[in-house]
Amino acid sequence: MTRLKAVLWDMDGTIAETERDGHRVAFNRAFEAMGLAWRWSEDRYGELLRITGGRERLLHDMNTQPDAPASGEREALARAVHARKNALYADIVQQGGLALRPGVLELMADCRIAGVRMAIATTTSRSNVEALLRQQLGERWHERFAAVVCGEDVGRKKPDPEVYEIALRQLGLGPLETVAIEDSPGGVAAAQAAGVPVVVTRSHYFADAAVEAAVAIGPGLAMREGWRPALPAPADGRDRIGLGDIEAWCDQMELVSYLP
Ligand code: XBP
Ligand code: MG
Repeated sequence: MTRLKAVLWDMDGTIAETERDGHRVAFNRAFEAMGLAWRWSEDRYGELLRITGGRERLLHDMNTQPDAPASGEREALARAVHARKNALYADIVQQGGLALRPGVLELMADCRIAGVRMAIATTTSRSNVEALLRQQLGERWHERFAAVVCGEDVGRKKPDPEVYEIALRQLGLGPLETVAIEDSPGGVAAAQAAGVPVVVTRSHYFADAAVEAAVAIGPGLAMREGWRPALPAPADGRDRIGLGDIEAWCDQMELVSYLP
């Protein structure tokens, strides 16, 4: 049995449901503040999430906006809107508008007790990671993580494996000594391409998305029902996913898929 040495956390959708009520709302506020008529509905934002990275998402959407500036000016506008969006996102976070997903804190505590290191492997901007984790975990949040790899640290965002490859390098670990916790097909693809086993916790926008070859797929860390592979009843009656469950899934290496 390979002992798990690190848990690699995705951020958006996995640690917290940040997209619908966080990034989307902040983008709409940025559009309004900058005199742009664009607004993203919940459904439209769900479609746009296929593009990872907020700035890239906006650039992609500009192709469908008749009043978008000429292509030479789009990059500068996207940068300005994205910076404004991130500032407005931090406001939402500071006002307590986003919580950690249930079961996340408990699994983080399991890791601390077991001496399993943790890393963040996300395509979001570093300022967004800092805002949310400071608000939720306190000023010394970074002491909990042996590596924090963000959107600015990579040349290519998820589904490219670069973010995971950098995290593994910083940890000095091989992929099979780690596990990724992810919510989106792009995130799953990124981890898999780096050879990292993936546990999928379904999020709002990717509740039914196709997932192939994960070590486990389930509704969230705070419940034991609805997971594949199915979980045994815990000896201590605990009603959540613990580090032991994740180690068992990784050891088993039974791969599960969901194809809608
Ligand atoms: C997250 C993203 C990000 C966030 C917004 O993907 O795609 O773009 O939506 O972040 P993942 P920025 O969960 O797979 O890492 O606006 O800072 O890019
Ligand atoms: Mg995600």
